[in-house]
Amino acid sequence: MSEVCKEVPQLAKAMILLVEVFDKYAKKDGNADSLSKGELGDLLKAELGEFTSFGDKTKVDEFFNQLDANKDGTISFQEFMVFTASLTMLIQEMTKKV
Ligand SMILES: [Ca+2]
Repeated sequence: MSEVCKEVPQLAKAMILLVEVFDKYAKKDGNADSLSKGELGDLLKAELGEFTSFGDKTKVDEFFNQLDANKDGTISFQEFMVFTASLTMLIQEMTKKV
């Protein structure tokens, strides 16, 4: 996490982290404003791998097609946010059951 995060409140920190994680993978190849399928795969595996079975290549394809709402072949930050919001709601559901 960058230096700026140290004195930032918790929720704001979480939001900055979302931006930073997206940015980290988006700039790996080609367009730095969107995720290619390869970048999405790397992100899911490295940042969510243990939590889910996102390392699976078929799953990555499936997710990519679902997340690419405007079907332009890349995942924009907006599309990524829809995904993280949905996943966060799923996590909340899961924590309620525990
Ligand atoms: Ca897209």
